[in-house]
Amino acid sequence: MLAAFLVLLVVFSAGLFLQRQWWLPSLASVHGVDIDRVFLATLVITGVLFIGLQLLLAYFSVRYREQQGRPAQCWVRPGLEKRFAVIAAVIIFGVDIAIFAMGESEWFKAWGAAPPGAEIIEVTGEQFMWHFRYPGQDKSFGRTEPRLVSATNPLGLDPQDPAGKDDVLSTNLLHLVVDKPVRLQLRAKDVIHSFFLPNLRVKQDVVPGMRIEVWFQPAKAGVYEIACAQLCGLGHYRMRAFLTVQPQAEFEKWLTELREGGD
Ligand SMILES: [Cu+2]
Repeated sequence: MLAAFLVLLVVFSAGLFLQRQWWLPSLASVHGVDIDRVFLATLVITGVLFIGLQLLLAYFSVRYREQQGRPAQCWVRPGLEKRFAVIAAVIIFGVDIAIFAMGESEWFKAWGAAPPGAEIIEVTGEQFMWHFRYPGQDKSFGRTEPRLVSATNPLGLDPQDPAGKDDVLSTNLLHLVVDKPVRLQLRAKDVIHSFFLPNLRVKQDVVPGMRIEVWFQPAKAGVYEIACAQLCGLGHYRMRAFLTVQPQAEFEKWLTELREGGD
C-alpha cells in the first residue's frame, strides 16, 4: 500500500510539473531570464532528489516487507547509520549552498545599482489602489507632506514646491517604455503592500515609512497585470492595476494626454 501510494505520488506530482498548464506567466523583462533559470535549476535539483528518494523508499518497503510469517526486515548498525547521516547531510548542505549561491548572485545582479539614464517613477500603495507619479520635465519629484493628503490630493503634494508643478499622477495605470530601464521608488501610505509584476518577475514589499528602490528593463511590449502580493485588508483583491509596455512615442503621447487632462 505504502509503495503504491509513493509511486502514485511521484507520478502525479511529476505530471503536474510536466504538463506546464500552470507554469509561470510569459516573460517580459531582461533580468527575468536569470530568475527563471534559477527557478528551473532549483526545481530540477529538488525534483530529482524527491523522485529518487520516494522511489527508493517504495522499493525498500516492498523488498523487505513481512513475508510468509517472516517479520519485516530491519538491521540496526549504528556505525553505518552514522556514516549515512553524515554523507546525506554533506550532500544536502552542498546542494543548499549551490542553490543559495545561484539565487544570491542573480539577486545582486537584478537589484544592484540601476544604469544611468533610467526612468524614475514613484509608486505609492494604499488601501486599495496604486498611485504612479512621473517627475515630469525637471526629472525631480515635488515635495509631499502627509498633512496635505486629501481626497483630491492623494499623495499630499505641496503646491508651493515648483518641482511638483510638472509631476504627473496616474492611478492604477502604469506605462513604461519598452527596452528602457526604469527605477521604481516604492512607498506605502497605510499598511504593508507588495508590488508584484508576475510577467516581469518583479516582486517587492512596500513598507510605510520607507522608500524602497527596484530597477528592471521591460523587454516586450504588451499589457500586463500588476497585483498586490501582500494580504493588506478586506479590499486586497481589488488592488489590481495594469502595466502597459509600449514604444517611446506612444508613451510620450499617453503622458502628455494625462498631463493635459490633469490640468
Ligand atoms: Cu495591498
